Amino acid sequence: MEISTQKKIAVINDISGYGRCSLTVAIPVLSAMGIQCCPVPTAILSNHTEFPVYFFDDYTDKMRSYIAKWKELGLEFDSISSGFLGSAEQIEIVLEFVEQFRTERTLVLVDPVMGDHGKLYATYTKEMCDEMKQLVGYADVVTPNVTEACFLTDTPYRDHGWSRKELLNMAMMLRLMGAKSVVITGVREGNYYMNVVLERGKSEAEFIRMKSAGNQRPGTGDVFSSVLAGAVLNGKTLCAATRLAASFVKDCIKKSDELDIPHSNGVCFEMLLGKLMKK
Ligand code: PXL
Repeated sequence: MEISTQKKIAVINDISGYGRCSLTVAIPVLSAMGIQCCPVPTAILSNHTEFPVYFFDDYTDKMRSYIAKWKELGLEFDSISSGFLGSAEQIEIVLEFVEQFRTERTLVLVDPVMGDHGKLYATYTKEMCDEMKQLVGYADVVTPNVTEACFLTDTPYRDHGWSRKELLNMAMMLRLMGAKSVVITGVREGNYYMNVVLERGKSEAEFIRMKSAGNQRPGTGDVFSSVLAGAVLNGKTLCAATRLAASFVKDCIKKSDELDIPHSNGVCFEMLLGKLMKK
């Protein structure tokens, strides 16, 4: 076995050439945080699916052979994270990956990338929703936005006006589905965005609020989950990691608005990566 003090994470996610999301976010963010990021590609897209057109090449048929070589090489990871998945079978493949590579120390992070603003993404089917409910049960930490939390728990979606009790209930439901800890992201509360953190074994949630610096953009969920993963792997508590991720996303949104970056281009996190660098 290799001996290394540097943390290593397997990131199962797509590569979208344009628009700043998934692997084009995860790799630079986790690298800046001193973590070795090892991608398992789920699909290759010309750009993310919130653009009016996109090229989409599903990688489902290749993934098992790709992963088999990692097993043959005896590779080990401190963490496994999953993001955008392109087919129901792919969700099955992630389940298999977790079963094959998980040890007692592995941190499994599932970002159930399914939709936003109350709607599922164009590529997301009902069958995928059902599979995702299974995958959530394997997570040490699950990080849905409000839309995703609603789809996963069969709760009617609302853009705003959530009470803390309702949010705690939704987080509890996700825990009943098997997730150990839950972070519900980007809940609108007046001029604030709130994140609901329900940690393993706790019966009360922490509500972490951040004053809004502008509108959410495509890819902000990927920036959030990547920073959160990096921070937890670097030893922060889930609440501290959530605070760092939320404040980094806020800074990115502010910078992107200042620079007039078109909404569809996501957030220009690149100029702010220095804030995440491990000293
Ligand atoms: O940011 C989430 C995401 C990831 N991957 C692809 C997407 C989206 C959101 O639109 O289209 C391909």
